[in-house]
Amino acid sequence: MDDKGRNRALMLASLVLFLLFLQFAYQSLNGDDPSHYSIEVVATYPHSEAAFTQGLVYHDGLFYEGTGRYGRSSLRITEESTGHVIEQVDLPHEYFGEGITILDGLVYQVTWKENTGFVYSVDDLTQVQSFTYSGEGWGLTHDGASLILSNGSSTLSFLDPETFQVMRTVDVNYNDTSVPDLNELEYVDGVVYANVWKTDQIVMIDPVDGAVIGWIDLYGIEEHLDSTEGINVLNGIAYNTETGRLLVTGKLWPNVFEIELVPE
Ligand SMILES: [Ca+2]
Repeated sequence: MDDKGRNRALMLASLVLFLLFLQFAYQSLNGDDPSHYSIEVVATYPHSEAAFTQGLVYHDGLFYEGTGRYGRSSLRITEESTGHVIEQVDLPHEYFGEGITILDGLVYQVTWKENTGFVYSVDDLTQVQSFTYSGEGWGLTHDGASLILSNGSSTLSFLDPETFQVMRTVDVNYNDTSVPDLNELEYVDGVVYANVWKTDQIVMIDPVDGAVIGWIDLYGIEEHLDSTEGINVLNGIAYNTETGRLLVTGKLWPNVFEIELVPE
């Protein structure tokens, strides 16, 4: 697709998403659907402005973060309160790092167009395995049994974490209209949360049938950043099971925010 075609496709996707959001907001206003949330920032932590965040997980009091871009992709463990990097492994230059998730003592990381994933020990990020899969890799999470992968479309794929075979897929939809551009993921209490690429919105997805059951509106969250110079889009959802709070950041953002959901 040429640039013009791509721009047109992006504009159309944005328009579809906006219309879906309007419909959702209208129904929320009319009390048809209670699962529409705004957010309140309850804590702010430092985050590396050099980290092109593609995957974020909170585990045992630490952040695990996958970063992207060719020649600059990494997997790192950072301290929550300081943002200091405790461990880091860099990906070979030909890989663009994407989503990560932690399951049974292992960190899984996918790559954008390289059809390759990596598996590391959660303790010291020693690489223990690599694997291949079809299509692009964007966000990654798990439901305890399957890895859940997004690829920038409206499809989520459920992969066996040992064979990496696709067990099933769902089309994420709202009122039977597909919701495109699903990016970074986080599985929270039986629901898949997904950043919608290039928006300040997170959709809450029923993993059984792909239905959007909630909508988190993060408009204005950038106002809380220490600086907005050079930042890229919102991307990065983690969940602290102890506090029950979400932690969100963006590509090249100087902060991670601990947020509370406020029902609208
Ligand atoms: Ca995540």
